[in-house]
Amino acid sequence: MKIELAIEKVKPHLTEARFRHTLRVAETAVHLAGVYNGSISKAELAAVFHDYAKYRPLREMEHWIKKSSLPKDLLGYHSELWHGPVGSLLVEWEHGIADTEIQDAIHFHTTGRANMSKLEKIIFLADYIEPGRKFPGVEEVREMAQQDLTKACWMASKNTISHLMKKNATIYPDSFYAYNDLTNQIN
Ligand code: DGI
Ligand code: FE
Ligand code: FE
Ligand code: FE
Repeated sequence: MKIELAIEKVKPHLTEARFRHTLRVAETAVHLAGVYNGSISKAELAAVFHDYAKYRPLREMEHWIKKSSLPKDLLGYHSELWHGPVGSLLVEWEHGIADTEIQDAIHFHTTGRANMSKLEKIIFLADYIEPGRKFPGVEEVREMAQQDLTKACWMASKNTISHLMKKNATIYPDSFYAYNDLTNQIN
């Protein structure tokens, strides 16, 4: 799919602020793909669709999780974790994007997972460091993103888990698997 068409398809599904976030994630992902010799076109398309399902009604997302082969344990965790997995299905069903690499990058953009591909790392990181993000510690991650993709993902993963634990939130297993695997990769 051409990127202009993808942007047109995504826009009506997002709020204005979320749409601008999406465009910044796409710019950041394209930049990272250039730095790390990844596929620019896949990075851009995955980024444009990464939050595609963010505003679907919870009941609809719950329905797709139950009906599809997505892991059922998602339903026992915060509904914020559903839009990546559900989005990875909807891009195929609604727009014919049947590229497993792109779909996995959308699927795991919130939590990460063990053994992330380069494209998965690029989208996970771009979502975290896009210029509109103001998380504590994000500037250090932005700097590391120019040097070492895996180390920067590790920092993002660690910051997110630490932040969630301080809030007494539950942590989805893939978030821990991502952190543990990235820790092994950088050492
Ligand atoms: O969709 P975005 O806001 O651009 O960003 P995102 O998809 O990376 O994250 C959505 C939310 O999910 C964010 O508030 C952090 C949260 N999150 C990430 N990992 C976990 C999590 N929440 C819980 N409860 N558990 C996790 O493992
Ligand atoms: Fe998201
Ligand atoms: Fe994220
Ligand atoms: Fe996002």
